[in-house]
Amino acid sequence: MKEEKKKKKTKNNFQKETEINKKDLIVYEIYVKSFKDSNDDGVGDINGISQKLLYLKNLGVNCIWLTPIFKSPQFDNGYDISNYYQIDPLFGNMEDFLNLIKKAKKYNILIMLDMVLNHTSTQHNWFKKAIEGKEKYQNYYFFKNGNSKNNPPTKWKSKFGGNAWEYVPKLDKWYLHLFSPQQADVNWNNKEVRREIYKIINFWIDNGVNGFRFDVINLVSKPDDFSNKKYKKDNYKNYTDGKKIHLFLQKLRNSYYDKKNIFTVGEFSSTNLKDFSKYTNENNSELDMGFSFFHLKVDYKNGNKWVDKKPNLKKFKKEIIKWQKYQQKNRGWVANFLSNHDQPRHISRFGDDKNYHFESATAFATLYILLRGTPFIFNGEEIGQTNLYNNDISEFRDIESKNSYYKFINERKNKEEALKIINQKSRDNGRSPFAWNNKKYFGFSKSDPWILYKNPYKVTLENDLKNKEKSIFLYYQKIIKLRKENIVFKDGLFFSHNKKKELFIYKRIFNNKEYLVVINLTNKYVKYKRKSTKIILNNYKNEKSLNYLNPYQAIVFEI
Ligand code: TEU
Repeated sequence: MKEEKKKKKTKNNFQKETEINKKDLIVYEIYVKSFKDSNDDGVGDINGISQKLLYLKNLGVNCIWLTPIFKSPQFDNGYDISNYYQIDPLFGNMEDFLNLIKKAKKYNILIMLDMVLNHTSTQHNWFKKAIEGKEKYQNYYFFKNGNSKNNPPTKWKSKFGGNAWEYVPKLDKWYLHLFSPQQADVNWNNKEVRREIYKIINFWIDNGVNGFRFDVINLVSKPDDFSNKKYKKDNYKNYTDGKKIHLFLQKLRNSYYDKKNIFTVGEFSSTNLKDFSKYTNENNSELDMGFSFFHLKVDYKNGNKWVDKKPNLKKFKKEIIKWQKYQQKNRGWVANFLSNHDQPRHISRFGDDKNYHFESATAFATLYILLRGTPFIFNGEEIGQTNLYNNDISEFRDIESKNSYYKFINERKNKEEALKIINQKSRDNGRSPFAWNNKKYFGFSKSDPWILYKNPYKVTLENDLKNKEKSIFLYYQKIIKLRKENIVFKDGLFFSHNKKKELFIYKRIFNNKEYLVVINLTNKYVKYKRKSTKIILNNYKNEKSLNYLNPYQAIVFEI
């Protein structure tokens, strides 16, 4: 009875106290390390973001998501947190952060923090105490007996390569790490751990943040007993969308139910349509929205990303449509995106960054920003930043890319072939310094950036703004405004209209208002008869023929 009452209260609060609707949000992801360096040490920082708030305001976004800024040894660029209550000195300090919040408020920009709660750094105090032999803290993680010192408890593999268990000789036990050995998985089955997590979340809410992105949050429900035979084999289903995941997320939500205006987005690794709709359905009080990755895994081969393969556009389209339709029907809410800090730049991946730089950047922006859901723009895409195109493995920084490269070399792949694949798929592609201007290091910093960007096509904000007709930034401004001010795009229904394989066509409808979004996904001219003369957005001017779409043309018609 008491439980029920509490639940009701949660729901009501969840709906009423949120003044800004999730449907109004246009989120901008900032890869903090690479956005703007204010103290010229080569690493982006919090004060750098403060300096660029006016830029973000001008772009039109109303929420920023900062990749992890907490204390961390940076094995995985902050996704290995050693203290959740402290800012890493690399990025500044608490005062800088509170200033950022204050300033952002003035610009009506909300701040979302990246919470990594599936694992901690092995330099976290909890883990250190566990290693010292304290049982209480061993129960914060998954320390298990193997069958022998060469034989881990299960055959699970780490997502960054190798086994997911690390042996600790001193304890004669293994601990679980779904990512690198420096990232130990935390035991959510343990009530004390969950309490610590609630404390962390509430600490940041009390300091004024408006929301969270929860890293790989659908991996946190793991089995209690690893000796069970069915968990022995390596199968992602052993730890993805686990048995207690919805309960855990509801409890998490309950831990801050009395606080206002908190937005949450879950990162869902290899999830499924049904669980996703439960996570993001507003009646369930779990999360506001979520990322799924199926539309991007279209250049994988049998689930393997490290292959030389062009994206399959048919599959890309099919996945987006499938997710749009299912989540619409089941009241899920998708966080739409094409790039983030783990992905190659979408202009290089799906478009043509050399010959149709403006056209393909704007076509793909039109495609995802007007879908049903909340758009997440990744820093740099609004000026068309491209992949890195490195010449040597030494130019890469990412742990996952380096592991994969050396695995290839061990498997006797030649260097060129290995480098080609790493260049195509590396997460570093999205981590290049933001190119603000044409000065040395593109105005990102005055000293050597932590990561190299040779910028083969000289993409900078300064260059982009030189030609107003072909400015990607100005196009983003326009489309963001359209998305923000139009109820049809915020709240309308989605219908796909796909007959031609080269085109992505959909409608958004709200009451009697109707828009048709038409995108040519290719670098070819494609036959297409205009359905209306009322065009509200078009990435081409002065068209010669109305019977064709130009390469990467995007048009929004009012019907
Ligand atoms: O990523 C989760 C994740 O599994 C992938 O996006 C992963 O990087 C990719 O599949 C590798 O091929 C999140 C973070 O976004 C990422 O930066 C972290 O490294 C990871 O979790 C661990 O915290």
